[in-house]
Amino acid sequence: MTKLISPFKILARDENSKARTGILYTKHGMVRTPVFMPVATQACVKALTEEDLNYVGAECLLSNTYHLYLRPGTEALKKLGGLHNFMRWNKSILTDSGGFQVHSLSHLRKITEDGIWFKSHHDGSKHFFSPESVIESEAAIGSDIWTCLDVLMPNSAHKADLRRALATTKLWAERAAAHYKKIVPEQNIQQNEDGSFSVGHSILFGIIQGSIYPDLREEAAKHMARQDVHGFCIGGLSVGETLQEMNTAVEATIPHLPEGKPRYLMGLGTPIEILECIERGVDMFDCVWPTRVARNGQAMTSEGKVNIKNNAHRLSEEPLDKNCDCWVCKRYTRAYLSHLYRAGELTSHRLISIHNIRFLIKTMERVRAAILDGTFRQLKKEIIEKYK
Ligand code: PRF
Ligand code: ZN
Repeated sequence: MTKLISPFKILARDENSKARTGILYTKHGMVRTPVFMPVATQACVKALTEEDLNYVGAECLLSNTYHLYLRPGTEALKKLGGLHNFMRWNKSILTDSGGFQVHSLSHLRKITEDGIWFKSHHDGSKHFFSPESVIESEAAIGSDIWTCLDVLMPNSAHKADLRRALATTKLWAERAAAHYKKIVPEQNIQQNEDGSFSVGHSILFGIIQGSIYPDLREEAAKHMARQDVHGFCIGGLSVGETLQEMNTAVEATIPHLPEGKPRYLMGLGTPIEILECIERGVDMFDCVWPTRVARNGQAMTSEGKVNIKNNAHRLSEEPLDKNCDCWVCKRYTRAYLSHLYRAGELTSHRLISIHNIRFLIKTMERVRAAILDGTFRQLKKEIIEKYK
């Protein structure tokens, strides 16, 4: 087992499941878990500003090495004082290594043992990512949590190909961790008397692949548990498998990971999926879902989904969600939001996005409180009833 300490303090565990609540410390402060991280792919959460993100209570954003490397470019970001200074965000940022985006966006992806060749989705220009170059890019971006380059395969791939891809992901994680140590020779993490941590540098998360196969997941998790990383991403899920398959893959992964390090399920999800994963021991989540559906007129509320395009809202003087504490719900009616949407006003995207992200972040606040006072199971049941 690795000796490396993770700046993660677990505050309480649920007695009836693997759920836990804690605090991940980064060089930009505290991230309380379970956490929902809004997605700021291109140094921006779509339709929102940094002020909105502080308002809704975001503590960590997810950004993307692939996108930022291509535009504005990692050298430009370095010159501009890093991503935090660029977008004026002073809380935590996690960067995805780009393994997923190279797979889903770029053309002509070619994987060698050394790295990935790909063509930019903007102009077709040719680029190369290696486990080491991605760490260098994340250092230039200056994010708080770096992730290792991985190979993502479709779940429909043959098992032999999945096995080969996993072998590459494992090798790349070792190389990324070795390169991290070259850039960050001193760990710069100290535990204080009260159990909190002081963190002087970015930390590193490994990515666990293995598709929906329990044996591959176990192999990947055991391997990653031996690496010098501060936390774990669970990748390769939420890519079209059933909820049952996803749950099985998570169950095959978590028992092989050390308790004291955080676990992040990449690219998930809806309230139901998030609750299922929290119950199985996952701590961190990100998803474009709340902002994507907002731009399509859909809101998540304490009573379930509300589609603002629905005729029933045209003359409604009700707020979007009467149990929500956000200023959109305090100030505007469904009738107004419905009008803005129909009129194609961009403000409707912004207002519903603010509400949806606040809704998910508040749900996480309720989950953390429920884990602390032993009522997580009840809360999960209550929320799932609304979203079935
Ligand atoms: N790998 C990386 N980023 C990701 C994923 C992955 O498997 C996923 C899968 N849902 C989302 N984002 N690097
Ligand atoms: Zn609201």
